[in-house]
Amino acid sequence: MHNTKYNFKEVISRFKLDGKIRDIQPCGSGHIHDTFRLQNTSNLKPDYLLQCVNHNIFADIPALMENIQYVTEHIRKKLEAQRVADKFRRVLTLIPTKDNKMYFKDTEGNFWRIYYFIKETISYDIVTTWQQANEGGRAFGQFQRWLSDFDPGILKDTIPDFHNIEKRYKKFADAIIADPLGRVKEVESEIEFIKYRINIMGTILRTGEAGKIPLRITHNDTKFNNVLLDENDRALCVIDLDTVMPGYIAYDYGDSIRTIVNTAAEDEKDLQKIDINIHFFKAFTLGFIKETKGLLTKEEIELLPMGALLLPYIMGLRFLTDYLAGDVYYKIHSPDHNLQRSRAQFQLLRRLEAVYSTLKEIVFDAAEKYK
Ligand code: ADP
Ligand code: GN1
Ligand code: MG
Repeated sequence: MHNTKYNFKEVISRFKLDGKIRDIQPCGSGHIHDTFRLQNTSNLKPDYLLQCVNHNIFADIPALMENIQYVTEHIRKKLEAQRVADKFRRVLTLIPTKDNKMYFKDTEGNFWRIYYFIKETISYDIVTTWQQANEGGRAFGQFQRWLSDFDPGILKDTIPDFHNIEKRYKKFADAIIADPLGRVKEVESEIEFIKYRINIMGTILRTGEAGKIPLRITHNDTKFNNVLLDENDRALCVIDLDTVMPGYIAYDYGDSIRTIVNTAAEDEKDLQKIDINIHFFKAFTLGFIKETKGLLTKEEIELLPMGALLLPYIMGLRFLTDYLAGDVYYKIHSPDHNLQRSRAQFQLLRRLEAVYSTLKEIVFDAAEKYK
């Protein structure tokens, strides 16, 4: 149970766990936290999901944990009202510490939390079937609907200006000036690519600032591997709730599309492999719009296709900014990983731009269908 980095025995002893833990394994492919599955000695007792929460990225972990508590309780009430049987599999459940807190801070300053591990589920980095894409749309659409009556004043911004493209661009421009590792010279064409599109990419932000679309409680990290699917590929639970805070709906839609339509991995090195699966675009869109029927305004629907362009753009920009800054934010698995991720996102954007009018048609047809 020991690893060189963490004292698991000490951490685990602080939480109210049922049964005895026999094994600890790293889990998932997230870029932010260190995540582990805790396996119980007995199959009749729960397994747990242990996370060391990245406190370099999230500055106020107590506030973040409070947000998660509010959001999960709100959703659980909805599930109870609908008499859903498996309410501990349909929403994350935090496990308290022995002194009834939702996280434990160790002597090194690491913050730890534990959820029930939701067994017999899969999170996919790449979509391979129409059903998976459609279930992704249903899951994030339903998530949006469940939170549509949530008091927006309650949640704190865990990362301010998270999808604000003007602020992200400013950080990128600052990283170019600072250029601590002398990497700017390698990425001249990516810089041009970004500059060429910056004005159009501000459309959603400007529309929001003009008060023409509502600020909602959104998930803000809706990549497909943040949904757990069951053994029949039915969406079960939306996870990774650290960035649930006010945002525009087109951001959530666009971040899912970014991961769902891509025929290759988010960080694919061979750009030839990156293409759009338009059937998956349609499948996700139908699921998402069906679940948010009656909720979205005409202006919001009109901006969904723009969200599908913005999110690969903003991710490419963020990966490139991190590359220039010396890889200080995302976990990387090779020295040029952030550069590779950035190039892959820009290639995806090129592919999306090439079929933009088709994307708009699909969105408008789906909105018409579920009017
Ligand atoms: P990160 O922010 O680093 O992406 P996540 O909260 O998304 O961290 O968790 C990483 C991975 O762990 C997920 O993609 C998923 O595979 C798995 N996971 C997270 N929470 C659970 C859970 N409660 N039950 C089962 N698997 C989970
Ligand atoms: C991070 O935590 P994870 O891996 O689901 C990032 C998202 C990016 C994503 C890119 C808090 O998400 O914003 O879209 O990587 N999360 C944070 O894969 O920055
Ligand atoms: Mg995640």
